[in-house]
Amino acid sequence: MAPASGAGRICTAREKALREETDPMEHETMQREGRPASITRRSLLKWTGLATVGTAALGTTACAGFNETDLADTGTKEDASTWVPCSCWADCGSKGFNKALVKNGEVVRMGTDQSHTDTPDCPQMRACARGRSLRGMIFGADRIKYPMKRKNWQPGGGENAHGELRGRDEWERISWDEALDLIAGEIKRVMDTYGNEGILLPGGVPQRLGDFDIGRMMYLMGGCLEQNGAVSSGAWTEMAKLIGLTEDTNDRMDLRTSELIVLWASNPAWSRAGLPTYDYMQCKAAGTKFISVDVFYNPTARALTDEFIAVRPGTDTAMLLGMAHVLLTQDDPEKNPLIDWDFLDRCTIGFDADHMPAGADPKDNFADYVLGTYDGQPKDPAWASEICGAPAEAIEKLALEIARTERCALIMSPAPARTGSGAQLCQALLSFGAMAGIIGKPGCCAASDCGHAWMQGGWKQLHEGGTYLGCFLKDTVAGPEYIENPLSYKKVNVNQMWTSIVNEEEYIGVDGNRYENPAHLIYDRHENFLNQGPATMLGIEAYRKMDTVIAQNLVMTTTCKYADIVLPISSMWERYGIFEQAYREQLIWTSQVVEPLFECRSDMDVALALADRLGVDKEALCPEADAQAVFNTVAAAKVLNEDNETWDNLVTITEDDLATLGVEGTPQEGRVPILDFKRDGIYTIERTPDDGRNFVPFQAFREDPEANALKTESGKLEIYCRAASEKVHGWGFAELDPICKYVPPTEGYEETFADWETKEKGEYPFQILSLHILRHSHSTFANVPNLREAFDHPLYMNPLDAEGVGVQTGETVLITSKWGRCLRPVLVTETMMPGVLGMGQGAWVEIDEETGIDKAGCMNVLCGPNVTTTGFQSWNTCICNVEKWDGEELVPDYLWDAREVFKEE
Ligand SMILES: Nc1nc2c(c(=O)[nH]1)N[C@H]1C(S)=C(S)[C@@H](COP(=O)(O)OP(=O)(O)OC[C@H]3O[C@@H](n4cnc5c(=O)[nH]c(N)nc54)[C@H](O)[C@@H]3O)O[C@H]1N2
Ligand SMILES: Nc1nc2c(c(=O)[nH]1)N[C@H]1C(S)=C(S)[C@@H](COP(=O)(O)OP(=O)(O)OC[C@H]3O[C@@H](n4cnc5c(=O)[nH]c(N)nc54)[C@H](O)[C@@H]3O)O[C@H]1N2
Ligand code: SF4
Ligand SMILES: [Mo]
Repeated sequence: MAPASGAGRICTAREKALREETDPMEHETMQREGRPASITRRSLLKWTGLATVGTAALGTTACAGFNETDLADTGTKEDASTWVPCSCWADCGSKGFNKALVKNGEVVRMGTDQSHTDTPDCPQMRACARGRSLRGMIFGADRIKYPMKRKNWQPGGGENAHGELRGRDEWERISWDEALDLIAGEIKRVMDTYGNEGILLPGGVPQRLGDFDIGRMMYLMGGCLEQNGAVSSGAWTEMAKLIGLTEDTNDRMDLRTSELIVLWASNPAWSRAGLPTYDYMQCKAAGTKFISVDVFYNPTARALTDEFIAVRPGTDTAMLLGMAHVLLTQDDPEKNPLIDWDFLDRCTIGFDADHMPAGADPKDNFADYVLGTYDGQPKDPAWASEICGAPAEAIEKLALEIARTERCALIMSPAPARTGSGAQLCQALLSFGAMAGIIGKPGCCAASDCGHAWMQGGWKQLHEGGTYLGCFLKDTVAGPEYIENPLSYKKVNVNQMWTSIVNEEEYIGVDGNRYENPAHLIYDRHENFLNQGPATMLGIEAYRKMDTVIAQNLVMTTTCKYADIVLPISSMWERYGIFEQAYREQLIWTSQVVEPLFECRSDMDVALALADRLGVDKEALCPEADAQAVFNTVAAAKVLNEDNETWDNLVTITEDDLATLGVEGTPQEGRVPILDFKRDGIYTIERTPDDGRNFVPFQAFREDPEANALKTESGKLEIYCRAASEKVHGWGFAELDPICKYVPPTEGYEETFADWETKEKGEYPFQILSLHILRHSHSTFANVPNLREAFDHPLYMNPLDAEGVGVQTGETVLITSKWGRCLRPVLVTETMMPGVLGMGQGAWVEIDEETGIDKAGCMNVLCGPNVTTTGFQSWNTCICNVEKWDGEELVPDYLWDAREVFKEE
């Protein structure tokens, strides 16, 4: 198969050494511009804004684990400069450690983890290409510098708002006081006129910084309308709690003992950039065989796997049912043992008629559904193959291989759970995994990897505390009181957020009741959901219907572009810093790098200034200053001792330290002096393969299910889950069977046909897949020209399809879905399954106002508000058509001007 050009590869040691010699941006600017001895902040801004050409092929994934010297980090050459541990706070699926070399108040170079010798057991926490390009975002030309107001907008709603001009009006600079007065006035007016629900806060994916500012202020005012149903984990978010299979894989050391790892819909080389891929490489070195099941012969599959099976998006449930059929029909406990009857019997309910919960019809069991006992349709490999596209023989072979391998881990990303059949898929993984006996044993698992490597696999056993401040506040050991939104039962589903406004329809709240959407003011912060939520074109219409839209961000994102008032927010480099967990074994404390740029302020400062104007209790809003809040979590963090029983404090604290840090606290003994930790920024818990910390989810449960009952209704893993069925029914979006059945999803494969029987294709003959590409973390970094150039953003298309459409690599196509149209250059590659197209998600939508076509390739222009059974977004896939574009030539986006912001006088 032809490799996808320019796409993320696993880099070689030499490439890595070359790359790390100089940071891409610095290398580039030095070559082109010639670096003055000392640069000013302003000239740096100019450079990063202009620096676009000549950086191709610079970065791939974060590549941990090579033991060469990082030439950028000698420290001795740069007199009077300091390395500062600095945040990369992207929601990126991994976690790198970044350091900034600060000289005369300017960041002149980027560095990464050098805190200990790099070994496979204790790899360094290297930053990826995006972290190393942070300067491109923080000092970039489209950094928002001042509060701004849209010229034709006036407060008070109605015609004076000129909502129709959102996204195409001019900006004028205003003062902070003017901005805050306008915002406070509008919040009050909208609340008084339409109730608290008149204020809509999109988002719903907790960002690193959490809802500890504007959101909390709204909660203290009696609540506001928030968004629901949009999370990384798709259907897992609800289904995991109901069926009992949590999103957790085994410890990385344990996985090295696996004979076979099946990576199902998993591309860590792109979406867990850094250590997870490196860990899989250690497994491979230890002799593990890898098989990939994916739509896309992705870079991880190319680097790691011995076999690849292609399946269509959203059809994995059919494939797993086909595999279950193989085991059921071929199992013979004596001669050909394939099914773990003991585990099914002791630890699950609903597998067969003898293991049904009280009150359930015995006929509704899983085994009889798979065999087709009552519906006459065996879910055999041939049946599955027609739906999922994988050959029947491959389905059978995979099922047998998994069942016959003593130590087999089946690891799935949450991607297939973010499709229309996501809820069923969670149960399919559980049902097949339980049958094959791969749950709760060393070297084995049937698990979703949860999308975030830094949260995965038993880290709680190694350290406590150290989660990021704010968003996971409920979990942190020390921190201000967590406050709920008093109106949280009324949250609006992400799929109905725009339709309920544009079509003036009722939406279904979290409690299952129907509500009108009275939103008249949208307040965007910490997210870019107009871009990242489904149906961006509908979203733009909804924005244009508002009285007022406020957006606060560092950079001029899509939400900012369509807003009325835009506030400049300081980056984490301009704030006190945070204490957070990285990967499983590292704890990171980042520090302030530079003074706030221009007129930027932190979100909390904005909230406090608004609280003044709105009469909100500032003490309740912000009980602790940053330094104290961070100190509290650092002081409370604990690390497991070698005995695997007792815990040490992470840091030692003296009275002098308290005075130096300017915080209140109690002296304590710990592993490292607190000021050393603050200076170095990183603490690594050493690991060895035999350190007795090889966490295996469900191991205790498998051994004694009664003593370790799960939190499900039955206390067991629920192959038949009455609670899921009832809960979904109560939500009112759709129905869900208590056992996993294949149900064709909205905008799935079946809908690409006008006639399923004759296989005549319909108006939207292709499925399209959204990918988490290396270029950005969602829409974060999507404006950085260097990254745009280093990582391409094409439409991936199989040669057969390209021939049908009549296009070649490099030519531009128009992609049309039910929801919008966008342009992309094509990359013809056998790595994408025929009939399926692939495109990265996260590009900042750029609508041509004349044609209504998006030139940036924003996935959510194509993805519609297709609600899944559990009320989640099915944004991993939808259906579309493609044709060759004969219009104006598409200029590569790394040559585009920075998004228009108010220019400095
Ligand atoms: N570079 C980068 N990394 C990221 C992010 C990012 O934006 N950029 N975002 C982070 C976040 S918040 C999240 S939630 C995670 C998401 O991480 P993932 O869910 O792992 O990412 P995806 O790229 O959507 O999908 C992973 C693989 O699943 C395949 N796939 C998609 N749908 C299906 C399907 O229906 N069936 C099968 N069999 N395969 C399928 C894709 O082809 C891809 O190879 O990524 C994190 N990491
Ligand atoms: N079609 C499609 N859509 C998807 C996905 C997909 O696979 N396909 N993936 C989905 C997933 S898994 C996720 S997690 C979401 C993520 O979607 P979002 O939650 O919208 O994440 P980002 O695009 O990273 O946007 C975060 C924004 O917060 C800003 N920001 C960062 N720090 C601060 C701060 O301190 N203050 C303020 N005010 N702003 C800050 C950043 O500049 C950035 O603009 O996207 C989802 N959207
Ligand atoms: S994007 Fe993720 S892996 Fe890359 S430097 Fe930032 S936190 Fe680290
Ligand atoms: Mo996510």
